[in-house]
Amino acid sequence: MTTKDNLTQLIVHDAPVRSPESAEHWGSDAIAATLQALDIPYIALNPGASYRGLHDSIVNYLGNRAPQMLLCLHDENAVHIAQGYFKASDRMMASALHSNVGLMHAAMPVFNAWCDRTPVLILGATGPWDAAKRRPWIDWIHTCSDQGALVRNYTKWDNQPGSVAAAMEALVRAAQIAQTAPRGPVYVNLDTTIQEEKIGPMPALPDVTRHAVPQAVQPAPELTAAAAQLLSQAKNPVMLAGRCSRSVESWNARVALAEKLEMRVLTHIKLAAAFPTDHRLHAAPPANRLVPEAKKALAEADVILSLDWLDLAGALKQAYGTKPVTAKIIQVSCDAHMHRGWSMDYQALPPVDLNLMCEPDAAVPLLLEAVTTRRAAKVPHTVEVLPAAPDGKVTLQSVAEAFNAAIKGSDFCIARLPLGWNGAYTPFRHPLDYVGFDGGGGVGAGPGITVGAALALKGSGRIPVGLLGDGDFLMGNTAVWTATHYQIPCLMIICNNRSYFNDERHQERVAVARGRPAENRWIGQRIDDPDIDLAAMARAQGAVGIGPVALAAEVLPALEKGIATVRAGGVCVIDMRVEPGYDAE
Ligand SMILES: Cc1ncc(C[n+]2csc(CCOP(=O)(O)OP(=O)(O)O)c2C)c(N)n1
Ligand SMILES: [Mg+2]
Repeated sequence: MTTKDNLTQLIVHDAPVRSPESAEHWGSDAIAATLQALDIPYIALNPGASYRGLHDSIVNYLGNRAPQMLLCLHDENAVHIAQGYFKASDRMMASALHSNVGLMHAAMPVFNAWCDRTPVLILGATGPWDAAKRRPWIDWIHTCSDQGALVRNYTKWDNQPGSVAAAMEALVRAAQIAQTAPRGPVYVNLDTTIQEEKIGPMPALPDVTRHAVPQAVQPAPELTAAAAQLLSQAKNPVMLAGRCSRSVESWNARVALAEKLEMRVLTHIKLAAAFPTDHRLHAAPPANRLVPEAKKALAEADVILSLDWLDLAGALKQAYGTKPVTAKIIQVSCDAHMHRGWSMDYQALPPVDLNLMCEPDAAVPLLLEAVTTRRAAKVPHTVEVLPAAPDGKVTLQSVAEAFNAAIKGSDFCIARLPLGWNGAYTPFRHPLDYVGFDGGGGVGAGPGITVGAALALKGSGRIPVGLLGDGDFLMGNTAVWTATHYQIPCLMIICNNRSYFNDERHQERVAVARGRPAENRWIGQRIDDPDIDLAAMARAQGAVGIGPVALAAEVLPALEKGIATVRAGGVCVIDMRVEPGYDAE
């Protein structure tokens, strides 16, 4: 879908009155025009005086189009929405954060985006850097030296430009860096003086075509040939389908490669769908930790093709334990370009025999062409069939079963899954069926990511669905208002176990290890007394709120109503009162 199509639909609110034509321009007009030249569709923000110049330029100079503002009620959501937007479209948008305080609020989503290898063009502001120009108190507390240091360890690049010309260049550079693989958030901090200075005529805009994102790097032909030979001659090859794009063409190439090699495949529940999970070659349901069949498949493999797997060394450790890794490892990933000192999100160091150092989408078509069809016995289709959920109870599994029934025949996009969800519940058959986790394990991302994914999918006919924990929803729930205000249809199903249940399990483990009463695990974890009416929180923000749904018989009708609401263009939140309990590690 083009930007224009999206904007035509979204401009329902917040169309400004026309500003008179003028030869006068201000620094932030040039900055806003650069955002437009970069084809940034939206800028999600929580406002603040530090960027009032830019705010004015987007509204009164650009007419609030390309980018259009998306007002968020928490700075955190301004970044999570951008993250979700990219996850469902492979397209970058921007966020704006007010001075040091907005940036501090949003530090966690910046970290989530970093770990998720998601580009977000983050604009910040400070100053006036010239102390003589500062208003008493407020401009002093909201100015800090080296503001970018707050997020430098988990952004690809940051800059505080010293002039309008430098700001324009910084934006172009930031956009290029963010979108070059491995991708990640970038931060450009705009001094208020630069934004608010009068500049007269509009300077020439940069020719963004000459600063385009580079073509994907191709692997060295000799490495591709060596990898193809290893795979073709393997007795038992396995593909680890990790971080891949949302392209259907690339998805089909992965499937064709697996089929040509009769190669079993694993996927990861933390990552977006990368391979059909009900394909006969998909060896085990996607999970956080390798399930027994997955461990077995990996332990039996003689050649392992890692397509940018999230944690290759960790997977090998789970399969091999302390034994040496005997399989030959082909690594297809350029992620090592991101590995730096502060964050350990690069995971343990994997042994690698052939390192293609490129993105999976670049290597797979070349491998597909170069491998010879492996003559091997067909791997039988042994998809685990879960026993049906027990009658009469609302559990994660019974919600999943009802969801599968209610969504049957419709295209959907799961923008978030709750902890404890078993990857066998709902098959993923298309790259947009599932867009993966938050990246950094920062609770509160689910609502924003769901709304961002829904924004990307608006008008596509695909139904965006976030299945969220209650803890996750409660932290980020005001993203619901952004969805209702901008008419971004989406469904949030809150798997409400009235607890930070993940951590109840931790308290239980500690108590058991120490011989102390495990029944105290709920203290400081349970979210009840009073019970929170999540549906009322949704209604208060203009969404359809359903629930609490506590009876098994009410689950399917609630989901059908929720899906119908979204299909009719609405936003719906269902408070599903699930029994505490996990169905996966
Ligand atoms: C920002 C943040 N705070 C706290 C945590 C620790 N934490 C991990 S999971 C979790 C519970 C989340 O609750 P909910 O979304 O309801 O899922 P449940 O555990 O009940 O399955 C918490 C508090 C975290 N990961 N991130
Ligand atoms: Mg919970």
